[in-house]
Amino acid sequence: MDASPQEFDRVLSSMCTRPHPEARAAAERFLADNPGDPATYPAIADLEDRAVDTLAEVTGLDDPAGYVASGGTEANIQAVRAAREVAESDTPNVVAPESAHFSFNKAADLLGVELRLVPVDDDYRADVDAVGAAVDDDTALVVGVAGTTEFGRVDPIPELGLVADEADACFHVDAAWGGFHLPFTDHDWHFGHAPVDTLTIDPHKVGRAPIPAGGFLARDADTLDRLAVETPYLESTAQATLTGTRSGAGVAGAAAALDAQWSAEYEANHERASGNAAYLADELTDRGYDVVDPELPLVAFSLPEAEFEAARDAGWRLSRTGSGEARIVCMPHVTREMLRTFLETLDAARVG
Ligand code: 0PR
Repeated sequence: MDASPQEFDRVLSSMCTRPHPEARAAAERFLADNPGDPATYPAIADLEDRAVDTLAEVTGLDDPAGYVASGGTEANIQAVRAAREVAESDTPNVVAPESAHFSFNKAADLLGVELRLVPVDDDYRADVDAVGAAVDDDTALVVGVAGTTEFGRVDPIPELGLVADEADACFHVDAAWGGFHLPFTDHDWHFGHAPVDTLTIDPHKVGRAPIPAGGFLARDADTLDRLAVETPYLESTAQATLTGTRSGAGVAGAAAALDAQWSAEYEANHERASGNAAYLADELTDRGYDVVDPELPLVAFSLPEAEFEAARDAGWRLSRTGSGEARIVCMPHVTREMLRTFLETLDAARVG
């Protein structure tokens, strides 16, 4: 069979995108290097340190420890694991808004912790009072999302951090998707100003690194060390990552993507994507669709089934939220021209 990779010119709902050309080239050079064994593969280990340093700058965390994970799922699992390690409870729980990514369900299942999902407010953000009411002495971790998967919402991070602090629980921020937008927004907080224990920020989403490249950051080396197991027969004698052999391509790609784009290109992407999201939201509103006002560049809107199907038939890759809205993620490959053509598809479907 002659298979070809997916073209991106009609992909609207995915959080993946075309990798940056320099990241693609770097990935290819390190296909056989294993960052899981840094003593044997020191060059890729250096690139990983460099990637973590840049992710620290992006997130404003002061000298965190971390690594390039396989993706946001692994990073979120590791956050739950790190919190469970220090929890005093035999029956620990994790409190998260119901907007949290489904990777937390996997984490809870794997690690035997209870996941308490708390309803969000009317604007799809974590409800701080409801989170406060759900925590108790057994709470190991409170989760805030900075850029939700379905609506692109940013939770009230400092307030959630306080709830975690008062409950003596760890605090995790999932910025897997939103992390490369937040530094350029005027949110009244920056990651570094909240008491964050662990954080997810994925280079293989808005960072334009080739897959696989997630980002897991921990406040300090001790937090990361809690995850380490001994690896006595390797040249490197401990390993904190979830997977063993890891992708040198993913790590080298992430390091190169960050080098090439932080910060000017990421800022330009943020401006372009936000402009496109605002344009799309306006155009859809003018046409009478119900639009969820975008916070970060992700537009969710009500779309009748016939038009949804017509768009899919025209080759647009489009998905719906759990509550039925169509959602368009303004990723780096999504241009104004693409959105204009998409609107033409909808216009034709409404007339037809
Ligand atoms: N945290 C958040 C906020 C996410 O949005 C995602 C993935 C994750 C964690 C997990 O990341 P990994 O998938 O890297 O483990 N969000 C996307 C989603 O569920 C993942 C995705 C990407 C799905 C591209 C489809 C697709 O085409 O929609």
